[in-house]
Amino acid sequence: MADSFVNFRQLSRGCTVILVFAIINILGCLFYSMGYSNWLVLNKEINPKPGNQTLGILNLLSAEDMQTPATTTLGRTFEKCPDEPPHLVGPLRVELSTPVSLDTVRKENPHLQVGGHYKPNDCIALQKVAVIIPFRYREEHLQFWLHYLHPILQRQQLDYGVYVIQQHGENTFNRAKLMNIGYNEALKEYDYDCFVFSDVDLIPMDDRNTYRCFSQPRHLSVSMDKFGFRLPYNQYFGGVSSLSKEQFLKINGFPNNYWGWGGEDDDMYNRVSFRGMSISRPDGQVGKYQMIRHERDRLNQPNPQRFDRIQRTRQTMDTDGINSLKYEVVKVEKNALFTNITVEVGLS
Ligand code: UDH
Ligand code: MN
Repeated sequence: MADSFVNFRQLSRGCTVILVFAIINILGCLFYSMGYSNWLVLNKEINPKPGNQTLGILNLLSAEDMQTPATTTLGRTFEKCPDEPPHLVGPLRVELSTPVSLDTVRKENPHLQVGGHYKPNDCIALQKVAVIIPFRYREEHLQFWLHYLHPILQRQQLDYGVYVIQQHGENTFNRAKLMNIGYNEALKEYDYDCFVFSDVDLIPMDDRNTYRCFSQPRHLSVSMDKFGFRLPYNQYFGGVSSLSKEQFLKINGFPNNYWGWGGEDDDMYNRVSFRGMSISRPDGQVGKYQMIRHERDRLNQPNPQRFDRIQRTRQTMDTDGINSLKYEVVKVEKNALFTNITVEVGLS
């Protein structure tokens, strides 16, 4: 009797050990998949679209699936990618306190092609998108941008390339002219049909904010932390925007003569509205952004002429824009994560 009691106790202890081991294993798997899909939905107040609502194991696994190489057969024809990319996760957690090295970002994105290009390997992307970033002396911001954006853009199933347009020298910064140069240079490389213009310090907080073009010019960065997650004013068109090639040409691109900080985004708003178009925007939840905190740049002081210039868009837009763009390319570098184009933009 005593013997069988002991045996029974040993047996039940054994079972408990196995059970605990199994639970640890399941938890381990969960954490592992979370690590892979990184910055996942933690913010429960935002409801993902139907179909993406549960953030269960299935969603985590499907995000991970993207990392596996294509099992394509030669001659296989692909379908167009779906309107709603299936691997989106919704709201994202953005963590900006620990810098990330480019080496880490490279390892995180094994499927990128040189120059920071990507296209889905199992379907035909709906749009060919050039992402243009105006840049000078913001290396740390660029590292965060690449770390966060590459995985998002891949989940969005875009055929995309990242172009960092770096202003050469120490003259006053000209953000808008760099955007025009990015448009021009990207088109020399590939038949892009859509252009996303993004500040280097803006990180989207929801991957349903698709970096593509719409039937009207799109303003993507509608609720930034810097403005208390609200649109600062209705005509605001700064930060991140997208225009199809057709929309861009219709407004003659960006103005080239806004030197220093401010006004060029309002000029763009004017251009869009003077050509009879409107601005499309995601809702305030999907359009959430975090701006990496920074001081004003030494060579990008507020432009005192900006108020006068934005009063004159109607008169200037036909002669100042992509049709009057002049610059010199200093250097083109194909990095693993982006194409860097250093340019001489001239003096104000
Ligand atoms: N940019 C650079 N280098 C520069 C200046 C600008 O790369 O020297 C690019 C960069 O992509 C940046 C964008 O131009 O994100 C727009 O410039 P910004 O970030 O300075 O514009 P923002 O409206 O700045 O964010 C407002 C100045 C905030 C000062 C706040 C001081 N507390
Ligand atoms: Mn900024």
